[in-house]
Amino acid sequence: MSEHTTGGPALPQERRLVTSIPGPKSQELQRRKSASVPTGVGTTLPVYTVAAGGGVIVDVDDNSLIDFGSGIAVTTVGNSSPRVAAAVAEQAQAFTHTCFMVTPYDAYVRVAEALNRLTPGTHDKRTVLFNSGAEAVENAVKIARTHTKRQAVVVFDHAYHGRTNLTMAMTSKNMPYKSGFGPFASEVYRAPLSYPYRDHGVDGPTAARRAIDTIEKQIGADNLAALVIEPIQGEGGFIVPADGFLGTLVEWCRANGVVFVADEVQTGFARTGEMFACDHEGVVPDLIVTAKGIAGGLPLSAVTGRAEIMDAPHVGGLGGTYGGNPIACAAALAVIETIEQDGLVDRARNIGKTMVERLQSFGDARIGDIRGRGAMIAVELVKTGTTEPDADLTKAVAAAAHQQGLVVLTCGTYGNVLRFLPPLSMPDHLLVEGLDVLEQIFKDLR
Ligand code: PLZ
Repeated sequence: MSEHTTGGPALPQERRLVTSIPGPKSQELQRRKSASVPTGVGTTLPVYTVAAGGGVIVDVDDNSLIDFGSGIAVTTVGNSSPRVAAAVAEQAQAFTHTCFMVTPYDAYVRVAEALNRLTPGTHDKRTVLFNSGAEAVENAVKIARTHTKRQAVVVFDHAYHGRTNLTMAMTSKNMPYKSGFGPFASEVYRAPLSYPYRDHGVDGPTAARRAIDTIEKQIGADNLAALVIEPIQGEGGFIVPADGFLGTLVEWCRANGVVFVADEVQTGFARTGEMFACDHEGVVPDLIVTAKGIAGGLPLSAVTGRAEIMDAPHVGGLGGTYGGNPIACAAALAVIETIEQDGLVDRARNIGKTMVERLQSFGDARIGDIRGRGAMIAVELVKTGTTEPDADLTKAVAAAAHQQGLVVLTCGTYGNVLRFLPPLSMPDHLLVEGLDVLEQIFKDLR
């Protein structure tokens, strides 16, 4: 296996533990955090970062951790990726903000052109930029509503779309995202997903017809503005729907004048071994929502879609003070260049192959399912011999990994999914070492 150094700065690419995790300096900072930041803002692993890049995160105590999280699928090209860092510095020196709605600048237009070129489909497209994934999802709904002059929005079981009022309504999981935060936005309806591991052999088209039946009975196509779906669910558990599920839904949307919106906030930008997850099945969404991996950690998101749909809102109907901030746009252009020039789509595919083969070799009966695509892989943990979710084991594995200097995240409606989202700048030796650590943990936790 070759060493992969894209985006890796001069940080030693090693797992190095010099204190227990979290170390004394991190613990002190965590005490200050508790006294200054509200309890509602949780932390998965309270080690305080001083540097990160390639495949590692270095903390204030000088521990160097292997990063299997990428800040939740954001630092796809690597943290402090050289092109991104240089583009950000250069743009910050030129100007930091004018507000694109006041006096525009070309970086915004170039990001729009790049997204129109890269997203699925060759039709005429337009792109509008925002700050966060949730904000972009909200705007996709606004655009679909003005285009269709309909109001209802359908989302799916296990969906995650954000934490704002509309996107909380669209998100399925109560804790921690919704509990106590209602009332939620109206006209949001939920349909059943294709979840191959728990669906017992229901194929994609059949699962789609089940969802369509729910939609037709409970909403009616004539009332439906948009169907919003993550092509692979992120927070919901890295659920890859059965083949043909998405395609059947797209066909039904086309036939019924419903806007098909792909939420590729987590799956976009090479993460899954294609530029976008829709590309795996040749699915062409009417609108595609992107964020996270788009700008290497700078806050940027986008809605890209068919020109005739995107142009439905009146002049001045879309915007926001910071949307398409020039520094974030400069970062996005550097990210896109890095993905294309460094072959990161292929790199994601190779990382996925390494991860899946190795996880399969664990031969562990508590791993009920190994799934995902590219560098977006998860294991669903269950009680041996059953499909009963094992959230306790999942927590224990994650905690042990953290203790040993491996950053992993959990997800899933039942809290029993361990997910792996390494930056694509992760060198092979660290990827393998992270998997070694996991294998030993599964052995130790018998
Ligand atoms: N759509 C598919 O994955 C963000 C959420 C972390 P924002 N996922 C991480 C947390 O606990 O808040 C996400 C996503 C999909 C939308 C969003 C929302 O993106 O940039 O967090 O608003």
